[in-house]
Amino acid sequence: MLSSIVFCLALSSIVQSSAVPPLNYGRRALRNLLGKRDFNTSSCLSEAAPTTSAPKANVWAQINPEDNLAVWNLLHDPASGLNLTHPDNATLTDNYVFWIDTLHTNKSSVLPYIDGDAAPPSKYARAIIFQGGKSSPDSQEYMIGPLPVSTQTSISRLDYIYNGGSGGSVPYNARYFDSKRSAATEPLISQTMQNISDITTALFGGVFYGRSDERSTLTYTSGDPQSFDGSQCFRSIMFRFPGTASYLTPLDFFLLIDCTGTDASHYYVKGFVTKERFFPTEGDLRAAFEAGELEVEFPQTRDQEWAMVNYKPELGFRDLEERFAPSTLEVGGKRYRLDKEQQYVEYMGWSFYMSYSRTLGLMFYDIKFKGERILYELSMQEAAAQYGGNQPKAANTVYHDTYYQLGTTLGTLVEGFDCPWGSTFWNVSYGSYNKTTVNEDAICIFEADMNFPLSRHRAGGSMPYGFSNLGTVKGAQLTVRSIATVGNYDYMFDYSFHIDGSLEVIVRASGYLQSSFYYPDQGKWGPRIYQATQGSLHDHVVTFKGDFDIVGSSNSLQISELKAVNVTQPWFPELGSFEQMEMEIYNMEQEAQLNYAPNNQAMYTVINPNATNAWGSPRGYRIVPGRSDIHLSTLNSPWSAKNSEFSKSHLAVSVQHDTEPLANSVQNINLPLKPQQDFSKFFDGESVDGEDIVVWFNLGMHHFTRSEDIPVTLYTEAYSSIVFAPQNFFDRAQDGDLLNRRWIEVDSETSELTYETYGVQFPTCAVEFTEPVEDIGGRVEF
Ligand SMILES: *[C@@H]1O[C@H](CO)[C@@H](O)[C@H](O)[C@H]1NC(C)=O
Ligand SMILES: *[C@@H]1O[C@H](CO)[C@@H](O)[C@H](O)[C@H]1NC(C)=O
Ligand SMILES: *[C@@H]1O[C@H](CO)[C@@H](O)[C@H](O)[C@H]1NC(C)=O
Ligand SMILES: *[C@@H]1O[C@H](CO)[C@@H](O)[C@H](O)[C@H]1NC(C)=O
Ligand SMILES: *[C@@H]1O[C@H](CO)[C@@H](O)[C@H](O)[C@H]1NC(C)=O
Ligand SMILES: *[C@@H]1O[C@H](CO)[C@@H](O)[C@H](O)[C@H]1NC(C)=O
Ligand SMILES: *[C@@H]1O[C@H](CO)[C@@H](O)[C@H](O)[C@H]1NC(C)=O
Ligand SMILES: *[C@@H]1O[C@H](CO)[C@@H](O)[C@H](O)[C@H]1NC(C)=O
Ligand SMILES: *[C@@H]1O[C@H](CO)[C@@H](O)[C@H](O)[C@H]1NC(C)=O
Ligand SMILES: [Cu+2]
Repeated sequence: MLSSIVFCLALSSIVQSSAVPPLNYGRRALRNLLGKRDFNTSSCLSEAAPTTSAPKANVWAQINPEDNLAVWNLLHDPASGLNLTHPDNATLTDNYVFWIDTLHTNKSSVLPYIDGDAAPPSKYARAIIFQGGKSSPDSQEYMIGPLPVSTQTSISRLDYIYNGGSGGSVPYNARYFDSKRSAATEPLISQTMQNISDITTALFGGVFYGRSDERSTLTYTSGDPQSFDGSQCFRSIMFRFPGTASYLTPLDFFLLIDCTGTDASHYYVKGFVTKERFFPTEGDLRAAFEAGELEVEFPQTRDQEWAMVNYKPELGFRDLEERFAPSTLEVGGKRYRLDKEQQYVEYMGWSFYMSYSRTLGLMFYDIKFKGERILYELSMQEAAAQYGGNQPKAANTVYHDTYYQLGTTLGTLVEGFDCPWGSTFWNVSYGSYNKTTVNEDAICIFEADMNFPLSRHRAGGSMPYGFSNLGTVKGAQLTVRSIATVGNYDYMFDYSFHIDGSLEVIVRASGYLQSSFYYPDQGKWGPRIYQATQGSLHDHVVTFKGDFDIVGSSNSLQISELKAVNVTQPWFPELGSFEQMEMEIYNMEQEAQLNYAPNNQAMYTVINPNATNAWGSPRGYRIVPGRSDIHLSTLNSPWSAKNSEFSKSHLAVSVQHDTEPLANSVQNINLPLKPQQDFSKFFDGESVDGEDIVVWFNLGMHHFTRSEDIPVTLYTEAYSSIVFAPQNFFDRAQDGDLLNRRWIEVDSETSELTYETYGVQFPTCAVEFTEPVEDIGGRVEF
């Protein structure tokens, strides 16, 4: 019997791109550029996934466009008393909406619904409102619900999810530094720079007269924090050459300003930095300049072509590289089922719901394997980065990417490159004022060959008799992927559901380094990576929440520590006392932040102490640290003192509370000394033995920058992962029920081989890649 796999490939050469970079235009538009012009309905590339019906409504789902509009209108209704101005018309001293999003649904009201007959919990929106119109201006967060908006709907302060003492209120100086606040500092920056344009011309061949002034040939950036406790505002501004790769062409010139309060006439210059020297006034700077002390040793380049992620013929040509590269294809048809309406997925025993938030991106709920709940929630909580350097911008940079609304930066994925050909693509959408913005094809779902077997064994006789049987099981996994381009970086988030019941979370980073001007400082803060550019040393720490519910919510974190012990065994009298290892097994008693044991000599398992497998072991899921599971290098930096506690340990375990749904607050970055949310307060001595526990864990990397970060960081190496794997959850490995395997036996008499295919048919799958077309069509939106 012979079946066939037909691949018919006819892709022409590289297409001339006539378009701007793909931030958010549909994959259909991109597809035309990439060569898969038409969906062939009988092709395995275009087949839609089989459907299913979610057993319950998705009560975690993001609010829909109608609710967003109704909430917007309700907030702006004079009767609400919020006294709002439309953001387009608002000034710093008006009240206006920052954003509207979905409020996390309380677990206590979800469980009776998903596990019982209770009514679904009400939906609520949350909204951040900048209240510059108040006598003591601040930012206040509100909860609005129940939704849809009706006479029952009310607007109230959203305080209960924050533990800093001021609830949802953030002082003006610490609130998000939006375009209005930035614009308020612009006159001071441009006048200051205009006054020293002779100096910047002589040193850098550039001037700054203002962002929208045509004469400007420099641009600038400033990071955060911009305040320590909300009582002050500052900007550590770094100048750069403009362009799409501006991140890689920084200059050795910094302007430090104070921007406290809503009255820009009080803003002032704190000083200038260049050549690792501080000049409090223009006069000091000018004196050093005139004394010839500010000569630039390493001129920065205005050329940015070297920094583009396009083909670089000068690097040479690799043999056979003109051929089409290997590609993953779901040749047997899609093996997962979707309920798109409910954002619900079923795959090989797994089932889960997805949600999305404008700050956190994708979130996963009610993750079950073979009908039993493993995790109630799995979600990214924060993507933090902290820099170091002997210059003000790097030293003063800690990012919390949720502050930048990471979820809204999930962009269009390129089929065949960002995700395999034929993946399922879903949009994400979020409110923009009274409208809803759609980022097309920003999530992809695909099953892929692991390219190694899940398990195998060749058993039996040794040479010369050969083996007597061989079993090997095909490895495959379902991955849900999204890529958030937050400023310079492209963070790729993968959630991979493996067929043995294990679940892997992977974060990768690509994109531009936030680089620094090159200082020959013995490489303390990174190597030189271009003629005047230094790869700026930094840490990435990406925090996740894993609310495990192993067969129910009463769980414990069991630690099995490997210990070397001296023992005597009477059957080895000649050894006397000798060293061997044994396990010391105990449950964590109290909430705590903790680090993985040195040498990975401990196993951390979330168990249900009252549920045992056939062999009497508590059923559990083990936390298997993967690549680069780190925490911040600095634990006492003023820039990340108390607002980044979640990034300071490898993992943490706390009791689940409706009042502690999030590790961080999205405006915490400017409050390092007086946080709105202090994660360390979650750990206040409650018992975690036999409770509803949440495991918070960190992925990330110490970014030891290198010249290979040019033009962009590579996903091969900038990679961090973790696996949750069944640990006595079952009575045996969950591979016995998979049909995609080979079982080969040898007849010892005749040496004849027989093998079993278990009825899995070879597919007939036609894949036709057609000539790309030049018209990109589709919708382009920025
Ligand atoms: C799809 O591809 C198959 C195999 O090449 C071909 O037989 C079929 O005609 C195509 N269908 C369409 C609608 O193009
Ligand atoms: C902004 O203000 C102008 C002048 O008062 C008004 O005409 C316009 O409608 C306002 N725009 C919005 C979006 O409210
Ligand atoms: C409403 O806001 C404006 C600023 O937009 C402010 O001047 C005014 O005092 C506010 N009114 C009330 C009643 O608070
Ligand atoms: C710029 O120079 C002018 C003229 O000397 C001076 O009045 C002004 O204060 C300066 N502005 C800044 C921001 O330094
Ligand atoms: C994504 O959005 C586009 C435009 O709004 C729409 O045409 C398309 O059907 C959406 N895709 C999915 C999978 O819902
Ligand atoms: C949204 O607001 C704008 C101006 O503020 C208005 O013109 C438009 O009609 C509104 N859209 C909807 C759907 O209400
Ligand atoms: C075992 O005993 C030896 C010899 O006394 C000692 O050197 C070693 O440290 C002991 N190991 C442990 C784990 O106590
Ligand atoms: C969630 O629970 C908290 C604490 O009980 C309560 O204050 C809050 O109103 C609840 N939120 C929603 C959306 O029901
Ligand atoms: C486990 O079972 C024991 C005995 O029935 C009970 O006392 C205890 O509360 C249970 N613990 C959990 C975590 O359910
Ligand atoms: Cu990095």
